[in-house]
Amino acid sequence: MLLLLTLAGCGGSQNTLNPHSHPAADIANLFWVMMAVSFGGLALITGLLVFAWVRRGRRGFGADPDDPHPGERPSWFVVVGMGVVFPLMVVIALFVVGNGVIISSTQAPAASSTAMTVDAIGHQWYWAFRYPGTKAVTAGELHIPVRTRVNLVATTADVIHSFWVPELNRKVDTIPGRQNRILLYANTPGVFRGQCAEYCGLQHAHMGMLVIVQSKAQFRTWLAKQSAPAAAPTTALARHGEQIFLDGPCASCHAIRGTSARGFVGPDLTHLASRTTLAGLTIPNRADYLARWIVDSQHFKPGNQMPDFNLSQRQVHALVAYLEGLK
Ligand code: HEC
Ligand SMILES: [Cu+2]
Repeated sequence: MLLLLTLAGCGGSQNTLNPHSHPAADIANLFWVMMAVSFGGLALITGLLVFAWVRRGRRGFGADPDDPHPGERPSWFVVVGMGVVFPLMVVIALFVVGNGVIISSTQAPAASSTAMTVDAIGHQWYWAFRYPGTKAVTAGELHIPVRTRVNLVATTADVIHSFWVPELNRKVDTIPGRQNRILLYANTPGVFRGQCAEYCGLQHAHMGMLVIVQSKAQFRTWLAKQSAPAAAPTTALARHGEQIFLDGPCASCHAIRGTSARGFVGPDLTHLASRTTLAGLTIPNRADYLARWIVDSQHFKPGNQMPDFNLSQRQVHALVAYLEGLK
């Protein structure tokens, strides 16, 4: 029953055993090989135990025929052969297979072998993404083209995080002062969930991300839009919201390209309305949630680095109107 309970953790959109890339498939296969060998070992040991119990009191293989107490002395073949040589051979074989397969298929790609580079920057507690060579900056949701070798460069703005999208590849840690790389590749279009996989503080569990894999044409359109500066507000309410944003504390932590807001503590909001989720996948990107986030983000993510603000209903309304226009 307890084992069945653990099966409740299977499936979902963050499933190592549902690979969508070459490296992830190799990782899944290695898991199954190790699982099969482990179960084989378990079956062998259980079988030997049962066999020994059935034949208790009788002479074992290689036992001394003159021994007056057969069965009380171990047979050297069983002890050394099955107990030492055989497990060593199995473990060494798994080590060689595991490292041979996994290291070669998941290691950082040669720079010349990739079609594009994406920077993933870990922040307490969200992921920022940049596309070198363009002005595009986004957060929480990373877009890549399908069947394209992407060189993902993982860095951190503060502490150690770990970038992990289980259906696409292994983890890669973000170490202060260092750049670590990994291949990001997807066989099919789709949305793959990822998660910070290195405990990084209070809201570590709310540091999720989506990798949105699109057709090459869709991706090009998306990237061109993200590279453009923010849309100017069109209604009086939204213009009021922009004023509040630029004159108030918001602009000291957030950047909106095309305006004077250049903060870099929080996510770049230039095309906020094009995202489906907010705050590391913690809440959906809808007007009602956005409004509640602005006044009381601490309710959704206690301890996160955006303070609560004392804003009037009308100010919040205006801010939401402005932010919702940032398509
Ligand atoms: C002290 C810095 C700071 C200030 C001031 C600040 N924010 Fe934030 N903001 C953050 C941080 C940090 C996050 C990310 C929180 C997280 O997910 O852990 C964030 C997240 C957000 C998000 C979600 C963005 C996304 O893509 O997930 C929105 C929207 C937002 N802030 C709007 C505002 C508005 C509007 C104001 C002004 C009323 C404001 N912020 C003021 C630091 C700040
Ligand atoms: Cu983290």
